[in-house]
Amino acid sequence: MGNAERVFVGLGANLGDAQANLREALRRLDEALQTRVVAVSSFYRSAPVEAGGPDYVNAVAELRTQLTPQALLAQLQVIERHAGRERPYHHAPRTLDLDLLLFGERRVNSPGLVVPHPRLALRAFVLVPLAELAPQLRLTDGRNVVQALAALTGQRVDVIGR
Ligand code: PH2
Ligand code: MG
Ligand code: MG
Repeated sequence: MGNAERVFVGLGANLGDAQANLREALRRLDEALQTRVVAVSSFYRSAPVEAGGPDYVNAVAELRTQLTPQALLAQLQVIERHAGRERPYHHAPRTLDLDLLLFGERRVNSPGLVVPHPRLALRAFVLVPLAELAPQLRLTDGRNVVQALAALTGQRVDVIGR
């Protein structure tokens, strides 16, 4: 895919068969128009951060896409809805959450989409899987993924496998 951007998407779920929901989402992402999944981290079990409910399953996928950030976001939302995602309240338990973490070097600041994801560097459930795929990737504050992860403590994230 010429001119394709290097994109990272965070996957999370803590309702239903969370691992199956993530697998189905990865398949649908790879089938999305002008989009390929080129790498997937291990799956992790993590304690909810700023949220209640069951433990989450989290992972990160690396994509190549020729879609715009807004068009990719729309695709992510279609896949979330297909998984039966409901939004009863902020940070409610969910069957599937797909977050656009990084979109090449681009910065987006619109009401419905902020990229890079503003809480990326604070969340071990994002940084641990991201470190598998891109440990040296530089974040907006100048630190790389491994350095940002080393600054976090007390967030439980355990590898499950693939
Ligand atoms: N997502 C949230 C809030 N808290 N905690 C974990 N462990 N994993 C998540 O994916 C997660 C969370 C909001 O999207
Ligand atoms: Mg999220
Ligand atoms: Mg989300």
